[in-house]
Amino acid sequence: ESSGQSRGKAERMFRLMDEFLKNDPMSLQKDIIHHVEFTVARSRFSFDDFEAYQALSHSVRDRLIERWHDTHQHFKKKDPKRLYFLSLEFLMGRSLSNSVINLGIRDEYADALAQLGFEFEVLAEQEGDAALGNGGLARLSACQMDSLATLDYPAMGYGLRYQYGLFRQIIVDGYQHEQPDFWLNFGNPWEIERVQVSYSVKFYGTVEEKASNGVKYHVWVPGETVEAVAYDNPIPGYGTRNAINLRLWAAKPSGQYDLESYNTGDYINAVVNRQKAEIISNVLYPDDRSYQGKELRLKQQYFFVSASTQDIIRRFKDDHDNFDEFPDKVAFQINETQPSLAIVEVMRVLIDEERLAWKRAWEIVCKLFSFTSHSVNPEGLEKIPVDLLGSLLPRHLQIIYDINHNFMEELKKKIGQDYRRLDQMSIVAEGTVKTIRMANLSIICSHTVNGVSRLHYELLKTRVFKEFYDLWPQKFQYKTNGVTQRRWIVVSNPSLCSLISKWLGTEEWIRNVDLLVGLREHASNPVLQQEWRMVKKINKIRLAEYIETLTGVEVSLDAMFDVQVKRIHEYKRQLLNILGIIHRYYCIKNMNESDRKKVVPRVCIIGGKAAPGYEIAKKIIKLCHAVAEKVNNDADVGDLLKLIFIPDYNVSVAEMVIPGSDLSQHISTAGHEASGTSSMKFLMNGCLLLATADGSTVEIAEEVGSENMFLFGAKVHEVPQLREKATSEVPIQFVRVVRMVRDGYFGFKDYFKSLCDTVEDGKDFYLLGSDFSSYLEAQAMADREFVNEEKWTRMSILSTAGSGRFSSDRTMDEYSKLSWGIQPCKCPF
Ligand code: B1N
Repeated sequence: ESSGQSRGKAERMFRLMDEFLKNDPMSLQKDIIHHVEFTVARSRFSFDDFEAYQALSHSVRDRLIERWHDTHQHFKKKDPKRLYFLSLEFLMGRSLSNSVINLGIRDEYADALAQLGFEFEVLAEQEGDAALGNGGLARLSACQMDSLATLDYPAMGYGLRYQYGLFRQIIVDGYQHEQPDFWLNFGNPWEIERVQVSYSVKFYGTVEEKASNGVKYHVWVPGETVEAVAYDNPIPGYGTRNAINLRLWAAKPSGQYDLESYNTGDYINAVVNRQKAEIISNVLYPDDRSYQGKELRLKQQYFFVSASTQDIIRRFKDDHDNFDEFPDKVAFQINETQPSLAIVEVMRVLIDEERLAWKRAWEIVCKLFSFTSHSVNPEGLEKIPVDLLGSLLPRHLQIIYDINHNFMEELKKKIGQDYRRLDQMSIVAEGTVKTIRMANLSIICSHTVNGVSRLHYELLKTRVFKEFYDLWPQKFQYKTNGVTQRRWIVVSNPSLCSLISKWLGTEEWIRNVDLLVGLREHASNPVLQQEWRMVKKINKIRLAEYIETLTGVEVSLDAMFDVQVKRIHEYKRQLLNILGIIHRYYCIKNMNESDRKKVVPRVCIIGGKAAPGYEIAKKIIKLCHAVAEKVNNDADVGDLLKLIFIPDYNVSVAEMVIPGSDLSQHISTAGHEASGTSSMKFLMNGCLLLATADGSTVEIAEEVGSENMFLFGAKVHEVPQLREKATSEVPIQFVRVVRMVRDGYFGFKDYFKSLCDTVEDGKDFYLLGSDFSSYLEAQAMADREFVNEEKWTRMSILSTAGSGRFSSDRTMDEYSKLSWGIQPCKCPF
C-alpha cells in the first residue's frame, strides 16, 4: 500500500468509527437491543433480567474496547517507560457498575434501561464476582489497577486466568463447606480472548552445555511444553480516556504434538493427555499465606511468569534492537514472592536466548525489579524445595545457584566469615529438606523492597529482613496501602457519594481524594449531620434486608451494626470478638430489667472464609454459629444483641456490608497484620474503627485522630514480654467465657475443645486473654459514644474526611515516583 492509500484507509476507518458508540439514551437503547438479538441471540420480544444484563455488559464492553485500543495506540506511539504489575491474584469482583461509572456514562445507561423497562441496579445484581484471589493482597492489586488507569500511568497487569476462582462458602449446620466457583459457566463479557497472543512455556527436561566460538552457553531441552493464551481485561480509568490492560493467562495444550504417541496409533490417549495441560490454570489455591511446596502451585507461578516475561520482552523488541534501554523502558513490580521467578526468567532469557554476558545481564536485571512484601512472619515466607524446583525448572535452579554464589562471595568480602549471617542471607536454605528462599532471592535482585505500612516497614527492618536491611538500608521503603474511592465510595455507596459532592461543591474528590478533608469544617453542622445519618440509615436498611433474606433474622435499625469481615485467621482474632459477644450475652442475662433498658443494642456481624485445611479457623466459624443460635433465640435478649454470620463473604458482599456498618473491628494481635485494607474502606464510608495498634491502623489514627477511634490492646513492643510471662493476668471475665464454651454451654463440647486449648493460659499465642480487658473497655466506650448521636455522627464525618491518605491513588503515585520511575501518559480525548 502506498502511504496515500493507507492514509485514505485510516480516514475511512476514522469516519466509520466516528459513527459508532454514541452515548445518548436512544443510541444506548438500540445498542443494548442489538446485543440482545445478535450477541446473546435472544429475541428482543422476550428476554429476562440475566439476558438483559448480558446485552448491557456487551454494550459497555464495546465502549471499553474502544478506549482500550486508543490507549494501547497512544502508549505505543509515545513509548514511555512502562510498569508491569505481576500478581498471582486479583480480586476484581463485579465490573458493570464500576465500568459505566469510570466511563462516565452511568446515568445515560440508567435512562436507556428505564425506557426499556429495566432497572440498572437490578441488572447489576445479576453479575457474579470475579474472585481470582484470596483476600487483602488480591483486592489490593485490583484497587491499584483502578488507580493506575485513573492516573494515566502506562501500566499493565499480569496474572492467571483461573477456571475456578476462590471457593464458594456454604454453611451447613454451622459448618463451612467449600464448593467450586464456576464463574465462567455463563460467559465473561469483561474479557477478550486473544487466541493469537500465545506463548509456549517449558517445563522439566535437561540442560545441555554447548559452545560456539569458544563461548559456553546453555540449552534447556524441555520435557513438556504448554501453551499460554492471553485473556485481556480492560481496566477503565475514571475521568480519563485511558483504559489499561490486565492480561491473564490460560493454559492450553501445546501445538507441538507428541509425535511418539500419534505414531504408535494411540490417538485417543494422545488427545486426552494433551488436554491435561489445562490443569495448570484450573484452580486458585485457597490458602491465604501458607506455603505447601506443591508442584502444581510452582507450575502456576512459572507458567504465568514465563508467558508474561516473553510478552514483555517481545513488546520491547518490537521497537528496540538491543537491551541497553530495557531498564529505561520497563519496570517490573513483584507482588509478594509468588512472581519472583520472573527475576530468574529474565536472567535466563538474557543469557541463554539473547546471549548477553552474565555481567551485562545481571546489571540489567538489578535495575528492573521492585518487590513488595506483605508478610510479617519469618516462618511464613515462601520456600521451595530444591528437588522440586530442580526437576521442574532445571536451568532456573542453576541460575539461582549462580546468583547465590556471586552474592555470597561479595558478602564475605563485606562481612567476613560470619557464617551465621551468611547462612541466614543465603538464597539456599540447608536442612533436612533443602529449599530456596524466595524472599531472599527477591531482595537480592530488586532495587527496592517495599513494606505495606509504616509499622510493617519497621518490622521488616528490625525482624523479618533485618540482615538485609543492615546490608542495604537504601533498598528499603514503605508505601502504605490504599483502596480506590471509586469502588469503595462511588460504586458501593452512591448516596454518600452524592452527599459528599454536595457539601464539597464538587465531584473532583473522586479523582483527587485529598479534597475530602473539606468535610472537616462541616463536621458539626446539624444539617450535614442530619443528611449523613439519613445516608447511613438507607445503607443499614439495605443490609438489614440482606441479612433477613439470608438468615431469617430480623435486626433492629436502631442497633449499632458492629462488623468484622475478613479471612478467618487466628491472628485476626475473630475468636476475641466472639468471646466478647459471649461476655455481652452473659451480662445481659444477669442484669435486672432496669439495667437492661440501658444496654445499647447491637447487631454483631461476622463474615469470612477459612482455608479448607485450616481446622481451627473452621471451628471459629462453627462457634460463631453455635453462639448465634443461642443468643438470637433467647427471649431475654431480644433486640439487645444479635449475632449474624454472613456466608460467602466476597467483594460484592463487602460493597453492601461496609456502607451499612456503624462500627468495624480490626483487632489483630499487634505485629501480625502487615497493613490491613478493609479498615480503609470502612473509614471512607464513615464507619468508626475499633482497632489494635497494628498495620495501617497506626497511621489511620494519626490522620483521623485517636480520639475518633476506639484503640485498645498491647502494642507491638509489649507483645514479646506478654508472651514470655509464665502466667499473665487474665481477667476473670475471660476465664468465664472460655469456660462456658469449654463446658458445652453452646453445645459441641468435644468439637470446641481444641479451640479453647489455643487460648489457655500459657498457650495463648495471640494474647486474647491479656487483651481482653482493654477490648471490653473499648467496646464499652463505643456504646457510650453511640448514644450521643451528635458526637457519633461527628466522628463518622471526621472518619471519611480523614480517609484521603488511604486512597490507592496516593499509593500508586508513591510507587511511580519512588520505585518505578514512570510518568503519566494521557490519551487525548
Ligand atoms: O496483604 C494485604 C495486607 O493488607 C494484609 O495485612 C496482609 O496480611 C495481606 C501468600 C498472602 N500478606 N500475605 C498474603 C496471600 C496469599 C498468598 O498465597 C501471601 N496476603 C497478605 C495487602 O498488603
